[in-house]
Amino acid sequence: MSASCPDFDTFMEGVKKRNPGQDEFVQAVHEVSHDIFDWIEDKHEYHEAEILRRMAEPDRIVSFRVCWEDDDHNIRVERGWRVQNNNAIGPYKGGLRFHPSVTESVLKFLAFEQTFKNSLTGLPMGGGKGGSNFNPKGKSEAEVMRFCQSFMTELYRHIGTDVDVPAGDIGVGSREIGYLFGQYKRITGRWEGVLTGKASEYGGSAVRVEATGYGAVHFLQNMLDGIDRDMEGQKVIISGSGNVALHAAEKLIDLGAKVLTLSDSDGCIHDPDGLDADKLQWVKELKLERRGRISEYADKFSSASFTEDGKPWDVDADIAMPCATQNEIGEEEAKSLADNGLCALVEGANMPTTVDAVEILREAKVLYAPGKAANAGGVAVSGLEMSQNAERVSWERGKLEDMLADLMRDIHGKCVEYGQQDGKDGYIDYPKGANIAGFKKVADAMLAFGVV
Ligand code: NDP
Ligand code: 2IT
Repeated sequence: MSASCPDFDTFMEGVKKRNPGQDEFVQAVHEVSHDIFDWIEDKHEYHEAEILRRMAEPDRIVSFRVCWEDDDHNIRVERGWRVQNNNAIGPYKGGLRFHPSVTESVLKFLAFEQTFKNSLTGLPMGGGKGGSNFNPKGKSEAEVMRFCQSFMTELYRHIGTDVDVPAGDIGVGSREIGYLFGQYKRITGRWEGVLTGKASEYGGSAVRVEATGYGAVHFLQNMLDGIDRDMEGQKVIISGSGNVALHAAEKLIDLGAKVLTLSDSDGCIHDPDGLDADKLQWVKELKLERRGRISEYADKFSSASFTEDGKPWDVDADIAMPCATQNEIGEEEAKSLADNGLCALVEGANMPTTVDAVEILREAKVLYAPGKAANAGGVAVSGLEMSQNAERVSWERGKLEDMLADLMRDIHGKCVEYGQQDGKDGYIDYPKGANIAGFKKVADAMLAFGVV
């Protein structure tokens, strides 16, 4: 049989045609396929089996109506989705996002990325993602609870411990996971580890809350070790002020780095003195408990300023960590970062950097860690939560911290193995390494299954 081997541009034309108006999904497929095409050029088995084309077509997408009643007794109607992208190496696994910007395209890109990320962890997890355009901001506790219950009343029939195991993402933290889990248990009558990111009282794993942010800093530490550069004193600019951003900041401060910025959808704070553990504790209470706005930081600490609609990317720094959302860093921001002599950009968020911006960083030899590698610590500890639930045990915090550090070292090692560039002064192409290593495991499993 002759291998059908389209060139990259023809392949992408097909992806665009089949997914009209789904820019985020097309962007994610472009970013991965670009690297994979080079690598599989002489590997005919992948072409013959149309592996990449099959990976870029979700196994299924469930879309549903979510009705709920607000506190003023108005009937509200939102959309819910679960995108089950690929379960070649394990049950579908990936978070739920509640945010007004959620569309099918956003969830398809996230589920596609998750497939490669979960493969990189080395744990048996396929890729999925779900969520709703529901906006939890400004809603009462009772409204959030009613929404979560209504969402789960449809979702429960599509998930299961060996089928699909959702978790949190933007707008879904331990409060929402509690309401979702309570409703699953109520409908099915079963206690099982069908969601991760649960609180410790009912099966949640130690270190899951911190794992994404801490893991991204472990990844950064491994990158810096590779170029003999100390973490101590590094100036870091962070976007976002949610779960990932604040736990990245916590680990950075712990390791002696200087965190200069945080942001939310209203704007950005810049504290030239840097955050310390006390200031960070104040922000955690503000954002994670009081659900306040980051602008309040500048009212509380006189060393800081707040810029409405501002972003951190023009602040002079050694390290940038985008930890808010997709496409935060475009060409202009990447140029400004490169011109300021940035050493490394580590993605806590999923796809925060556009394709053109990545090219600018690559050319400027900025070390660039893509989200699917750098933020994989969260889903990795979710995988460990699944194992603990299946065994009906709870491991100690210290053991999980060590396991997280080891997992991130392994992921870094895979990126180096496949991302080493001959004749390029030792510059590691981390996205290429992550894409190839993530692809290979899933692709080989799919080859073993034949045409299914
Ligand atoms: P949170 O909801 O806890 O925090 C999100 C933060 O990003 C908030 O500060 C929010 O601001 C800001 N933000 C969200 N959307 C926008 C937007 N459109 N424009 C500007 N700011 C925005 O989410 P997480 O910290 O959990 O997630 C952050 C990123 O990390 C996402 O890309 C997510 O996919 C990724 N991620 C999360 C993992 C996890 O375990 N939670 C694992 C791996 C990746 P505001 O308060 O104004 O809404
Ligand atoms: O993007 C991600 O990896 C997550 N939101 C975490 C997914 C999970 O299942 O823990």
